[in-house]
Amino acid sequence: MKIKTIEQHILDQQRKFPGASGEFSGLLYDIALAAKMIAKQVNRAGLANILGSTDEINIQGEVVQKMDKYANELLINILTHGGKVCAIASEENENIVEIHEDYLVGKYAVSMDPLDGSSNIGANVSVGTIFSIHRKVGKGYRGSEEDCLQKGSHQACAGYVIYGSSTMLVYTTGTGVHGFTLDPSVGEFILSHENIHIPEPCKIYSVNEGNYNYWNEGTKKYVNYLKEVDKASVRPYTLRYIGSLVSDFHRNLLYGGIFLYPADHKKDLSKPEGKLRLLFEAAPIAFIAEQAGGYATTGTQRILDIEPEHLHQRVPLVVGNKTEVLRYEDFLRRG
Ligand code: P6P
Repeated sequence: MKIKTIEQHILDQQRKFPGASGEFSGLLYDIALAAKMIAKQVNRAGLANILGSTDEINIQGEVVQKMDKYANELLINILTHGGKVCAIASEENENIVEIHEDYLVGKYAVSMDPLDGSSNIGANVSVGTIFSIHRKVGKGYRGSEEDCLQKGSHQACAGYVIYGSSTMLVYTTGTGVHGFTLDPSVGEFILSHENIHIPEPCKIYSVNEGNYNYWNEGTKKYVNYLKEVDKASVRPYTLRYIGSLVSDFHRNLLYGGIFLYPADHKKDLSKPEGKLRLLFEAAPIAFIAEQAGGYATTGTQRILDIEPEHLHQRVPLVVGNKTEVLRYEDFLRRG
């Protein structure tokens, strides 16, 4: 297989759009650079005193891990100075991050979860960065919330970085899903998974069964169906759940699986709209899944069709093999 770096791949993609200014390619370079720098820190988090939590609580009401803060500040620093971005929406920031007046305002809006699953870092579990890129739609020179509050189907690009046994960057611009593995010895992302497609049949299901008692009936019946030998479309599924969205999704993307984070009514811990955020997690993951032949739904609505109402909007997320995700929707319809 020809060795192709992510930079070469991005340029090849850019050549397909003769009018392309190179601004989008430059933005992807910036994200790849940030990924390399975050990978370096994540891979030594246990050694540096960067492990553990700050004394801050973020907009989600979650304790901010030191690595969250590092990743968020690094990405904001690189993206706001790069001249390709008009606004950034981050899971760690209540409001959008605007571009300082001393810097060029670009034509892309970035929504991101800088370090998803970071509560797992202390246990050396894989974590990830998730990003979603929209074209600026606002009329003003500067960016605004409007540029981030766009439907998932309007994304120009979506991707994630998984900091695991190796560091991989997986992204789509709407012409397939491509994965690049970081070669730390040369600091380059090398194309390792071209045109990823979710394999059939679906063999894995990923869900936090600790919430079982608090799901709606359709969800309970669907998960029970997956366990019934004589009914499940393949041998009983394997349950794999890491509790780190990027890790769970990445494994299911490569091996074939369905991931569920449904709404639950867990008394004072209830998540009536699910736990995952539309802009920073569900929409980018859904774009990648659909480009890989899969599908993503809330259970009643295609994720990519949702008109966002506010930056930190949560949605139930069921994503993976299209056959299984559509089957889940059917179970929900029947209740
Ligand atoms: P639970 C990590 O905190 C996260 O946001 C996702 O990465 C992950 O899929 C989910 O929450 C896990 O949530 O409630 O199962 O621990």
